[in-house]
Amino acid sequence: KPAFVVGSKSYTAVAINAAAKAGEWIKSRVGIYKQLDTKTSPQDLVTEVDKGAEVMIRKLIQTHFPDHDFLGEESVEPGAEASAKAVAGYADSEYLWIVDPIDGTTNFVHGNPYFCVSIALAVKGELMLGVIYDPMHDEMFVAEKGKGAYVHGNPMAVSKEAALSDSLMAVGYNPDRNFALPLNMKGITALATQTRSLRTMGSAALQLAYVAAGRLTGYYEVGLNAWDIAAGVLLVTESGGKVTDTQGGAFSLQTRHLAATNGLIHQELLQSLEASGATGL
Ligand code: 2AM
Ligand code: CA
Ligand code: CA
Ligand code: CA
Repeated sequence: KPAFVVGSKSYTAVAINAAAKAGEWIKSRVGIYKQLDTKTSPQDLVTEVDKGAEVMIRKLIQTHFPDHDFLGEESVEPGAEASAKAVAGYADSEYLWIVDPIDGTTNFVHGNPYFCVSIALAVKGELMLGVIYDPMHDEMFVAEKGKGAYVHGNPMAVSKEAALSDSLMAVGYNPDRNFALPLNMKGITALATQTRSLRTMGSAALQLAYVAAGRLTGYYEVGLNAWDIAAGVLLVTESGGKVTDTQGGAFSLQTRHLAATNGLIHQELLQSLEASGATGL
């Protein structure tokens, strides 16, 4: 308990409150957001709601923990290289909040209800807390290191499929068409015939939350950033699943190519990605 409590305010309570408040506001802006801009490409979208939600979350967190570092997607220069550099710059942070104000902006823009707020806390690079809030389905996913993972207070566990052929897998095709898309397409092509079926929800964080909840057997994507996955990674591991990079290497905040599963199919997934040349590593 002590690790999560500062004075009367727990990190978890602050994160849940920030995710809930931002999520409610984001939900209220579906269909009536005002400003649609692009970042690195015509497919890489951002709205004033992404930026406003990040400011809201930053303020709510910094009110309680003014000395902590804060890494938010919309406060970082766009692009894979600049993003990787920004994440690396926080490698020595003692307390680092890692925030994606809307994961699934494309869905938000289209009124498709699969998007979420993702908030993680890493202490000296180690994930201690992960909160993901899906405001359209009012689902609050919470994990604390060593204490399990919960959705609205109910303990979560990963699914029990033991073979890729019995698995419901999520894959991502993020809009980086130069590096990530061709690699993800290789994985998608291979897994399409090796699994029970594939899904792509358009939110890395929510797909990790669904692996944690046992609603997906696993998830794989190349070309991610810490804010997409930090909270979700802890949800999966605290639900009994396994998370590595796409070649089986240990997860760190600098991991960009991710494999997350129920553990039982992990080796089989990694072998498939290796065989199809989809690891990105
Ligand atoms: P976002 O909605 O926060 O931008 C979908 O596969 C995932 O890709 C989402 O988590 C989405 O996050 C992310 N994404 C969107 N644009 C991206 C980009 N240019 N590079 C990498 N990931 C991106
Ligand atoms: Ca984005
Ligand atoms: Ca994201
Ligand atoms: Ca985002």
